[in-house]
Formats: sequence, C-alpha cells, structure tokens
Amino acid sequence: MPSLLSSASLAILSLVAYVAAHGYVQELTLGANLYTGYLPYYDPYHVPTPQRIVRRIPSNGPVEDLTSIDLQCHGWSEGGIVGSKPAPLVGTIAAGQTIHFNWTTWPDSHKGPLLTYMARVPAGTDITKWEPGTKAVWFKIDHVGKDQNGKWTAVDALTGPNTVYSVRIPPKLKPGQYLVRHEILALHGAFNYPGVQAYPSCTQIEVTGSGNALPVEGLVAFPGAYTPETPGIVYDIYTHPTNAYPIPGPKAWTGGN
Ligand SMILES: *[C@@H]1O[C@H](CO)[C@@H](O)[C@H](O)[C@H]1NC(C)=O
Ligand SMILES: [Cu+2]
Repeated sequence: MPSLLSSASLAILSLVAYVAAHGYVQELTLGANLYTGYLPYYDPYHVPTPQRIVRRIPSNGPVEDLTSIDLQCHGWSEGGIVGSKPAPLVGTIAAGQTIHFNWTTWPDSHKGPLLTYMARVPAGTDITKWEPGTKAVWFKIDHVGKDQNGKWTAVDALTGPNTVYSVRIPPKLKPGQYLVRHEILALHGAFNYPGVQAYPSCTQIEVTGSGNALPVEGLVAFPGAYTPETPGIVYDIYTHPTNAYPIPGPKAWTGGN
C-alpha cells in the first residue's frame, strides 16, 4: 500500500518532470556578441540580480490564454504584476546581421511553428521603460511551420543537439531600439481552444546601420493577433501529419529587399 510519503515523492517527481518538459531561450548571439538569456530558475534566486537584455519570464511553461497580456512577452499576471516588465540592458546588432536564439532542448512532443516579430520603440521612449500594451506595433520578420514531408522545420530541429534557431534582422531596417518577440507555438494540445501553448520571449535590442525601411501596414497587437478563429491556432497535428499548416499571424516583412 503506498504511504503518504511515497505519493508525495511521486508528486514531486512528476512536478519535476513537468517543469523539465518545456523550454526557453537560454542564450543569444547578436551578430558576434553573446548574451545570456533570462534564466527563470536562476535569476530570481541570485543576488545581485543578473542584468539581462531579455525580459523576465516566470518559468519554462506556456501561455495558453491568447487574450492575456502575458502573451506579449511571456509575463505573468499575479500579485499585482501585469505582463512582463522591461529588462535593464539592451543588446546591439547591425541591420542584416543574425540573431541566434539558443533554446533549452525542446521536447519532441511540442510540435508547431516558430515565429519572430519586432516592434519599434516610439521616438523619445527608452526601451528599458517601454511596454507596448495592446497597441498594434508588431511586425513579423520570420516564421517557419511544416515542410512538405510533415516535418516541423524549426521545432523538430530544436529537439536534437542543435538547439539554435537563427533569424536575420532585415538589412535595410531603420536603426533604433526594437523589441524582438521570438515565439514557439506548441500544438500537441491544439485540437481545441484553449489548447495551443505559446512560448514567447522579448529581447531588447538596438539596431545600427543606415537603412530607412519600416513596415507601413499590417502591424499587429499582442494580445490580439491570435484568436481561436485564427487559422493555425486550432489544429490537430495527429490527424493532419503531412498537410499544409497555416502559420498564424501576418505575412513576414522582409524589409524592402
Ligand atoms: C547553448 O547554450 C548552452 C548553455 O549556455 C551551451 O552549453 C551551448 O553550448 C549553447 N549552444 C550553442 C550552439 O552555442
Ligand atoms: Cu510543455
């Protein structure tokens, strides 16, 4: 007969397994510059608090409520905290250079698309103080879904030893401060809504260069860009292993190239 102690131990063990079963960006390379990501199991417990370019996240778990401000930068709304707060530092990268997002090893079951958005900080505002709220400020610069063989282009690769996904900053993008919202949508439970699991994070960057391109239309808000009716938000990965997948959100903007 199981004792109280052993069932408690089992509960702790399964909690540990649960916690280990998702992921986040642990490291980033902006051009040639290496930055540590926001580490949810280290940073909150370390004195002095590590200074990051990535806005804080509560855990390696998902955001499932697409109407919540938490969807923006993977914040958490409790105890008076609403959404994610700005980070103290800003990374630097030249337009046309590549950001390498180094994820913790991604669970094999968590299939889905990977998407990257940017938002330009308004003139006269400092990114270390800026919260976009529900304004439509985001444009997409990259997204990958499923290839013709039914392979999830980015996410299937992240489950192996290569945990890095790379995104190029549009070469003609106007210099300035931007938030980069990098996100995986895990679809293993997405046959209904709620069900899709969003794993976003926001990185604060300063883009250098001499370009003058900015998207003029199609900006979206987070929350707002995804609803239960958005194609690709409700999707059964088990009964549709190989058919085309409609990636949620707007078209990717390539910056006038
Ligand atoms: C990703 O980050 C981890 C943790 O810092 C590191 O051990 C690993 O070498 C990095 N991977 C790459 C390809 O840089
Ligand atoms: Cu998970």
